[in-house]
Amino acid sequence: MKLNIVEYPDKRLKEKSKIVEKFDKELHELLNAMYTAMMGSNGIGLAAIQVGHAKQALLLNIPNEDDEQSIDNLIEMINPIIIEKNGETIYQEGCLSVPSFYEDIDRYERVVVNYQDREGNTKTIEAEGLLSIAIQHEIDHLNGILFIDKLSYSRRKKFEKEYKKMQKEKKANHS
Ligand code: QAP
Ligand code: CO
Repeated sequence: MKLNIVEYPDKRLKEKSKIVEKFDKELHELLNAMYTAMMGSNGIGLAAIQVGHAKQALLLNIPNEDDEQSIDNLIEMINPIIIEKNGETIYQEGCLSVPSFYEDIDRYERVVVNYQDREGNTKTIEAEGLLSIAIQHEIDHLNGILFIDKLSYSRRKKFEKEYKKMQKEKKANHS
């Protein structure tokens, strides 16, 4: 299964993803292909809707202290729910679906999440730092929300302007 990253302004990114009920081979193949797509695009997080599948599934692979990503640190979350959240933090976020744009976004400092793994086993994780931010960013995707949707009106305008300019330059480059 070869997956392509869906990019803004594709309407699919606004869809609400559906609860996963079958923890079967089809789900496992999707998760495997998502991992390949994420690593191939230098991502640290990816939701299924970003490859066109409206399922409540996401991947997280936060780099270690040496800035290296290891498959040992891969987290696959199915049907995640934030059950506790507190504190505040700001981080300059990006997104594989909004390439080359980064902005400061407010998030909770700490979250506790219930989710299922690829076999359907129930798990709980407590996260702070970059993992906490990444979890919140990816769960937003499951609800059809992009980080740019959280910008103030003026910053959103700035984004639209920069993004349109970029798309024009892209077009000009391939002709
Ligand atoms: C979500 O984002 C995230 O623009 C994952 O040209 C964001 O993997 C988690 C990327 C902030 C934690 C903090 C973006 C790669 C990757 C780009 C990503 C780009 C190439 C974004
Ligand atoms: Co994203």
